[in-house]
Amino acid sequence: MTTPVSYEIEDGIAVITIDNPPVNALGHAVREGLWQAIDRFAGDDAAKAALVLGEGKLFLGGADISEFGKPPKEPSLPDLVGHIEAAPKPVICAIQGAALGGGLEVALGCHYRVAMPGAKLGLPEVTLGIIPGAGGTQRLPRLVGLKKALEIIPAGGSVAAEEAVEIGLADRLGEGAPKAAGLAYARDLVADGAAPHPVGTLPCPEADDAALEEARAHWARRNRGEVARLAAIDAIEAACARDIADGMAEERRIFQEMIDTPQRAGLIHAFFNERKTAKLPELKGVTPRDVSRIGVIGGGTMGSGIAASALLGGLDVTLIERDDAAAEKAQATVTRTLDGAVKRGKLAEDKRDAILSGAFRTATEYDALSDADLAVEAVFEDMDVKTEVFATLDRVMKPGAVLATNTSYLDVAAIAATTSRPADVIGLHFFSPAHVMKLLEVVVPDTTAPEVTATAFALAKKMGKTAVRAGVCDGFIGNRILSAYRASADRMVLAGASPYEVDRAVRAFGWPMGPYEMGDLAGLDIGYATRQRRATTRDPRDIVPTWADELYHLGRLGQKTGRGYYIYEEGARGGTEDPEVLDLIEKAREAQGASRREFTEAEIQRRYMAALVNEAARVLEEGIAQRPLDIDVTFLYGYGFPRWRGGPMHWADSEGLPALLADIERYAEEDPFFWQPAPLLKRLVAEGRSFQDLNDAQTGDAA
Ligand code: 3H9
Repeated sequence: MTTPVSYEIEDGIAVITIDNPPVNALGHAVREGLWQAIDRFAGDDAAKAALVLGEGKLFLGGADISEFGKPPKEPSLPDLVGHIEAAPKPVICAIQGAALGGGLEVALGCHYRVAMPGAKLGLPEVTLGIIPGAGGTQRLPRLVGLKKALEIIPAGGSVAAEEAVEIGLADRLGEGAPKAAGLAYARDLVADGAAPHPVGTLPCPEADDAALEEARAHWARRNRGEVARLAAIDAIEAACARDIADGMAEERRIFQEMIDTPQRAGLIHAFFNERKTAKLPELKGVTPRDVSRIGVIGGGTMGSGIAASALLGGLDVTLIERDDAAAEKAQATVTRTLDGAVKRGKLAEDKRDAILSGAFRTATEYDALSDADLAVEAVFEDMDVKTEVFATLDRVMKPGAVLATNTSYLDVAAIAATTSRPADVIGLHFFSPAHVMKLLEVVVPDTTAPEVTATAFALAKKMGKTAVRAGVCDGFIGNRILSAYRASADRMVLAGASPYEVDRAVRAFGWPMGPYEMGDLAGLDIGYATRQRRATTRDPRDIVPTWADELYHLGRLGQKTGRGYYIYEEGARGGTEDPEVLDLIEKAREAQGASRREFTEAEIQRRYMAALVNEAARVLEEGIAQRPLDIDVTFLYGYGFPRWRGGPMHWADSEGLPALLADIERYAEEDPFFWQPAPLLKRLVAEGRSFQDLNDAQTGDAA
C-alpha cells in the first residue's frame, strides 16, 4: 500500500507532502505517515528545515470525521501535533485553500506558517458537536490572544490568510505556488539561523473573566441547547490557567465528553447527509444542461430574491415584470439585496457594479428570454395565472431550455402537461427570503427528463443552495409535513394547551419559533387562505381551528397588523401574550364541545414531533421523498430544525421507533382520524429497522 505522505529533500529542505484526496483528511494512514516523516527529518542531516504541504486545492481538511466513534488508532492527532512541535529543527507549513480543524492544529504544531492568499484558517469543530481536540484550544489563544480565540473557536469560525498574518496566526503571506512560497520562507529561516518556535511554549494568554462570561452568555443565547460551543469556552479558559500539558489534558477530557454526546452524532449526521442529497441514483452518469443565462418571471419578494441569489451565484439574469413601474421596483429590490451583500462583505463593490450594469436586466416582454437557458416563474399562486405564463414561456424559450415553477403547492405535473415540452418542466421551490434560505426543493414530475433534474441540482450548487429532490403532492416534502405537525398543535390547543405553551415547548425543543409565533410572522391570512382552499376537500372528521378564522376576521393578521396570537407593541422585540386570544380559544372549545386538560412541555414536544415523523413516513412511502436523509436536510435548511438533533428522522431513530409508534397508537385511541400510524413506521418497527437503515439501503448505489 502506498503511503499518503511523501518525503523528499529539495535544496536542503525536507519536503513532506500529504496527498489524501479529496480533502487531505488526517486519517490513520496520514497520521502514521506524517509521524514517520518527522522522525526521518529529525535524523536527516541533509535537511536543515522541513516544509509540510498538502497536495491539491486545500492544505488539510481536518481529522477524518468518519473515524469518530470508532476505536482510536495510534498515533493520535494531539500526539502527532506534539511530535511535530518537538522537532529539533524548524518545521514550516504552507497553507493553500484551507487549514481546518485538525488541519489548523497541525499547522499550529509547525513552527512557522505561510498562508497563501485566499486560504482560510479555521476551527469548525463546534459545528460538528465537538471541540478542537489536538491542541487548538490551547495553542490558538497562546498565539493570537484570548479575545481573538474566543471570536474564532466557539463560532466554529475561520480567518482569511491576510487576517491570519495580521493577528499573528500566520507569519507570512505567500506568493506563487504553495511549495515555492514555503521553500522560499524555509530558505530565509535557515539563512537567518532561525530556531524552532513551538507555539506550546509561549506563555499562557492573560485571563479575562468578563470576556469569557460574555462569550458564554452570547452562545447560550444564540445557539440555545448546544453544548459544544460552551464546552469550547471552558477549554479556552483552561489555556489561561495551565501549562500546555495540563491544558491539553483538560482539552482531551472535554473533547472525549463531546465525542460521546448525541449532539455530536446529530451534527455529523447532518454534515454527511447534506452532501448526499444531490447524489441520486437516477442522476448517475447524467450530464446537466449548461445554464448561464436565466429568466425570472415576477419581481415580488420571491422573484427578486431568486434573481439576487442567481446573480450572486455568477449567473446572468433577466427579470420579467408586467410594466415599467413594477420592473423598476424589482430592480430596486434586487439592488438593495446586492448592496446588503456588499455591506456584509459577501460581494465586492466593483462586482456589484458589474452585475448591475451587465449581468442583470429587467424587461416587460417575454421575448427578452429567447436566449435564456432556464426560466423560473415566481408569479401569483394561481393555476390559471401560472399556466398562462407557461404557455408564453413555451412559445418564446429556445428548444432545450428548462422551464421551472416556484410554486409551493400547485401540481407541477399538471403545469408541465399544459406545455408542449413536459420533459423540460420542473419545480424549483425556493424558500423566502430566497437569497438567504439555503433550501431548494427540486420538484420532479414523472415526465421530467433526468438531465433536467440534474440541471436543477447543478443550478442549486451555483446558487449556493442545498437542493433536495421531492415528488409532486400538495406541499411537497416540507410544507406537506409542516401541515401535519401544525395540525397537531391545533389539536393540542383545542384539547386545552394554550398557543403560548405550545410555542414555548417547541422553542425549548430547539426550533427557532413555535407554530403560532410563526403564523404571526408569516401573516395569519396565509393559514386562512390555505384552510379556505382545502375547505371543499376537508374530511368532516377533521377539526377546524375556528379561533384562527376568527382572528383573521378580526383583522388580527399577526405582526403586520400589530396583533395576531400575540400583541406587538411598536419598537418591542417580541410579542406579548394576550388573554383575549385565550378567551376566544376557550369559546371555540365550548362551541366544539371539547373538554379541556393540561399538557406538559414534554407531551407537547412529543406529539408535535410524532405528528411530524408519522407524516414524514407517509411522504417516504409515497416516494415524495426518496430517503429519510432528504427529509432531514429539508428540515435543517428550510424550517430551522435544530441542527444538533441531526434532523427529524435522525431524532426519531435516536428516540427509538418502537416507543414513538407506541405513543402514536396511544394517541390514536382518543383521535383515530388524525393519529393513524403510517404503514411504513409500523413496518420498520415490525422488522426492527430504523430510518438510517433506509438511508443506508438507498444511498449504497448512489452516484
Ligand atoms: C477535527 O478536525 C477534530 C480535531 O480538532 C481533533 C481530532 C482529535 N473527514 O465538502 P466537500 C468528505 S474535526 C472525512 O463536498 P468541498 C465529504 O464528506 C474536522 N471526510 O468538498 C465529501 O465526501 P463525498 C474539522 C471529509 O471542496 C468529500 O470529502 N474539519 C472531511 O466543497 C468532499 O467534501 C471540518 O469540519 C473530513 N474532515 O469542501 C472540515 N471533510 O465526496 C469539514 C470532507 O463522499 N469539511 N470530507 O460526499 C469541510 O468543511 C469541507 O469538506 C471542505 C471542502 C471545506 C474541507
